Amino acid sequence: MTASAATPSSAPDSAVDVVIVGAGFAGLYMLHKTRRLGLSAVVFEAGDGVGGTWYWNRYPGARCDVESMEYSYQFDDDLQQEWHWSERFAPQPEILKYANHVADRFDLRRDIRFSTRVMAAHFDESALRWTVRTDRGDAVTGRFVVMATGCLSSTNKPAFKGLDSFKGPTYHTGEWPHEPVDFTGQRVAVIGTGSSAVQSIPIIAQQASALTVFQRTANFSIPARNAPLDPAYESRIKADYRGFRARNSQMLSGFGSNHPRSEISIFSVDEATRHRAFQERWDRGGLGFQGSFADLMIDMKANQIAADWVRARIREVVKDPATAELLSPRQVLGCKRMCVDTGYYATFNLPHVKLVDISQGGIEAITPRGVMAGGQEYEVDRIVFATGFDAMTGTLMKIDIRGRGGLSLREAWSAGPRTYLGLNVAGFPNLFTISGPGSPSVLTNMIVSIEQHVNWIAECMDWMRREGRRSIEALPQAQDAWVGHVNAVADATLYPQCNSWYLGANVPGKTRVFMPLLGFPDYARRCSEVAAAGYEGFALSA
Ligand code: N01
Repeated sequence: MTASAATPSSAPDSAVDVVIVGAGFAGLYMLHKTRRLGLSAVVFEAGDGVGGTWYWNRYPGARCDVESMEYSYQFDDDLQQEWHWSERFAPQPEILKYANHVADRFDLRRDIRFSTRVMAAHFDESALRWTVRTDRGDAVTGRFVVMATGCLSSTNKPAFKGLDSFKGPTYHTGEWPHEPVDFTGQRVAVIGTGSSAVQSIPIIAQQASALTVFQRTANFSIPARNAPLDPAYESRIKADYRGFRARNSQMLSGFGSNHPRSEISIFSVDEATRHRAFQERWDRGGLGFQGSFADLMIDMKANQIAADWVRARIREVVKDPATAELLSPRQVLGCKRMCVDTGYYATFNLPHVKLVDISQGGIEAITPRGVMAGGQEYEVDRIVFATGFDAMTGTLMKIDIRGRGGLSLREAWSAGPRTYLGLNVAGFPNLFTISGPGSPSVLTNMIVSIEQHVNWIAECMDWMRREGRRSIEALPQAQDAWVGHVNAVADATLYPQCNSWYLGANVPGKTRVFMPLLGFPDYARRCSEVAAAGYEGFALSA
């Protein structure tokens, strides 16, 4: 086992019970729970503030696509009663303010080391402890390591030819500058048409003198119908917040109990009823559209009926038929994460906004003056890369994680991520992943999944202490069975049918494996059963 240049082999300078990597919503709550157990902890955070994804993704128009009354912690009733959201879908600055409020309210900052990136975590088998090393030279040992590193925290920056030759400023939506970026009077290129692009394009178009959007794959987007939060609705939810959370936890994706997924088949109703159902969800706005009928994500014909309906709406909005056709997605509806927008399609009616189809040749090069595609150079002043993330595994794979016998996580996952319950990896004792591959994570309301994971991990640590267990580690056969289960669930749906980041298909060379597990309630139940059975499927050392 060789230590990399970034991981000096100095002796550890401090010891804690738990080392937590990341101070987003997962890391903050993990720290809070750890303290409640009376365990010592340190959090390392690469940014200079808390908030994780909401710290980094400051692009214009960034907001959550889960409603604000649901996208918040539920662990503290006073917190959820006191906090007030201003809009139906919270904008990024407000969510970041909330993360900061939580950090202050629970006095979390004193155990967070900001601007510090974890480079390595190595397991010492004789001491049953991890040594975690950072880019600032820290070396801390912990009995447990919790990777609260987020699912969309490693940006995907394609190696476009000539990338560095561009003379003007460039931006990635996932690493947006902290100071405001003003595009007034600028000719702007946006590369990519996923959620980040769909949210930022209408705002950038309001400022730019010319906006050119480079689209490889059209994406389905549903209107957000965002609005100021209705005070009567807020009061209603707060009057029974616990009941609302409990109902949400029974939803497949951990949210949306106000407007649950339909349980009827699209084929059980006539065409007029189908259209009414689609229209009703379209008018309501948001991701609930995907729940118009029970079989949209399991039956190709059902899916195509819904997809045709959305394409017809796009044609109604977009005036130029050729542009409307280009903006009409051809893949299975929902198999790439659907977008939620405010004025996205209408933006393409503006005379200074142009859509360039790069589905065939891609981006040929970035030149000093702009973007080359289809043999044509598009001159621009600034380029926005809305090219997404190396999702779910990217950040973990950048850290030199070595478990039993020096086994590296990169080797263990060379053919795709393998976990037991998305919580632990065989060969890596006492290392937990929050919302890791193999757990529902990105197919759910992330905060719901995060809280369920943190609660499970904290209970596990407490149980180990009470039972005198020093290490916990997934058994290879339990892990194999779990990976098989995750794949079988995905294969029974249409999710694996397109080149989505759920599959890692957006990153050249990444192994194609469907990473998240569909279905929050069954998953949470299984985690509880495993714990109740004395951590079935795990090896526990005394
Ligand atoms: O990233 P994406 P994102 N050449 O991967 C294109 C969450 N999120 O940052 O589809 C040219 O979806 C790529 O094309 P293709 C949400 O879960 C949530 O937008 O691979 N183009 C695609 O169009 C979301 O799903 C919120 O063919 C290239 C785009 O770049 C996830 O984050 C808001 C390319 C990337 O789209 C990721 O969203 C924002 C290349 N080489 C994000 N490589 C909300 O809560 C990639 N592309 C609302």
